[in-house]
Amino acid sequence: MADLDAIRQAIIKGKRNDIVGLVQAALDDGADPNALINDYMIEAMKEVGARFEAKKIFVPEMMIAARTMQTGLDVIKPLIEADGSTKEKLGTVVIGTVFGDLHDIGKNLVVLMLESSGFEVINIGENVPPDTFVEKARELGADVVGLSSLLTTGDPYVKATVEAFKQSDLADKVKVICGGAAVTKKFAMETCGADGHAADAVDAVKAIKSLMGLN
Ligand code: B1M
Repeated sequence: MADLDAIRQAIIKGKRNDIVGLVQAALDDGADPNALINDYMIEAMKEVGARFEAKKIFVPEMMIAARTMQTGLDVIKPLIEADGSTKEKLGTVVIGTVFGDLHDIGKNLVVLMLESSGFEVINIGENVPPDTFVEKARELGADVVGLSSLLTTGDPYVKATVEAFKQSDLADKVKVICGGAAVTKKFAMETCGADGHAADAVDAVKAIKSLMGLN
């Protein structure tokens, strides 16, 4: 039986050379891809964050852990993607990380879950200024725009991006949903006036379907 805790430890310790073999062995043993991500890999990143906060590790270690996480996710990704490739597209979602924020792992997981659930998703990257969100949403015909924010210093940009949509010609056409560790439901919906909030990638699929009247 594959050692699932070794996956968690490999991410925390940034053992990028080991992660592919460990994840592949777990999958070969029949581990559920979503459980691997949620119960071991995301948990590992939470521990990395806690160690960073406690000053036990610093930015370089956090970066190596993130690369190890990403390498492990790349092994799992094709299995999850395969689920959505044949479905009819439910709608178009444009998603990015807000201005000033370079974190992309959580956003990329949201992209993966939305794609595997049948959405067309255009990932416009990180450090995205408010006006760029609006321009891209218009250009790409978005039904929903997703903002990801991991830094509390990003709060003003979440608010500015939601406001940029409200003041644009897309105000009544495009729904805006916010997520990421820095964004609470109260902040997103009451302070910023966003249409929706999601706590994680699975919740993002549910919330976007609900905003589009699909469930
Ligand atoms: Co950064 N970082 N980081 N970091 N980093 C955090 C976020 C932090 C909480 C760590 C800590 O102190 N405990 C802290 C923020 C504190 C705060 O603002 N309150 C922090 C800091 C301070 C910083 C720097 C400022 C450090 C520095 O330079 N001194 C710096 C900022 C750089 C910048 O962005 N301008 C920085 C840099 C980095 C790295 C580059 C080293 C690396 C990112 C690499 C990368 O993304 N490619 C990094 C990492 C890895 C982290 C932690 C450890 C892990 C983030 C992660 O990938 N988690 C993080 C600690 C933590 O989160 N506990 C931390 C796994 C991922 C799957 O979860 O991203 O939360 P998450 O996504 C979830 C949900 O949030 C949600 O679904 C996802 C899946 O479940 N979600 C959405 C996300 N987006 C969504 C959008 C939606 C819906 C749901 O709808 C649209």
